[in-house]
Amino acid sequence: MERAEIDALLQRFDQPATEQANPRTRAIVNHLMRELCYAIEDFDIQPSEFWSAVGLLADAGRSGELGLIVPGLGLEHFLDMRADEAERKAGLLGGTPRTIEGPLYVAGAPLCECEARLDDGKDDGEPLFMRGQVLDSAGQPVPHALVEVWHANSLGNYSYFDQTQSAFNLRRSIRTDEQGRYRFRSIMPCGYSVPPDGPTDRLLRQLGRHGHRPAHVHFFISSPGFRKLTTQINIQDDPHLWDDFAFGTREGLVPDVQRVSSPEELRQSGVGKPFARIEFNFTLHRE
Ligand code: MBD
Ligand code: FE
Repeated sequence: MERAEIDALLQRFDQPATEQANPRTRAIVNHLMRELCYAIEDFDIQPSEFWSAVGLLADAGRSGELGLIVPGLGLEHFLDMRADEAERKAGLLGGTPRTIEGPLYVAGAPLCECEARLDDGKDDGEPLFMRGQVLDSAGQPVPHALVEVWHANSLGNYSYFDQTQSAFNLRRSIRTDEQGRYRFRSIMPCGYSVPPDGPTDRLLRQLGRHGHRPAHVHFFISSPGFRKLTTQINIQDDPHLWDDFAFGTREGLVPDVQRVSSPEELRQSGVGKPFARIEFNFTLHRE
């Protein structure tokens, strides 16, 4: 069909506004419909192809994978790039970089004062000790900030979604102390991979892509009077560090990982086996 014919048809779909209509929703849906119809026309998309795409999205919805397709297509990273631009325009520079939340946060994790142990002791992975401070953009500590942290286990699985893990395993909310400090003990996460042969995996394969993320730890950092920061740190030696299917890795979010293994230090720490240590500060912008 010619563009003019498509446009005429689309005008028929765009019913006159009633009182309950939302003009913004109408404008956006009309725009998306136009682009979709043009694509169907330009690629001569066949009914079988069209319905198989609908089927893939329906399957993604049923299996809770729409939240994986969004970062997988880069849409969530695109939203981050737009939020960065809005901050630059507002004159906000130099805070900790934001990056994608992903679909695996669960609200309601236990709240701890200043320090926490995230793992339930059943994962034999490498112990990880992480600590740091929440600061404002002048470098001053933010006392009593909330550090919400969540990450995968040593197999790359998240509690709640992985029913074999205990409730809120590797998920905590930590209130920083007077000096904005937090610290926690956990186990080193492994990178996540999308469920094999699921709708996201099938889509990514057709795009010639993989569904792996480098090992990472998620954070929400918040405090009254500050912009909430959604971010992650990445583990530096992961083979997928700069090859994340969700495009979440950013300069400034890859801290040094210190490996501690000397008998002397192990004795001091009381951990009993080699472990990893990370120091990382978060810088928030004021509202
Ligand atoms: C994850 O663990 C994640 O952080 C994102 C963004 C997407 C899928 C799985
Ligand atoms: Fe994740």
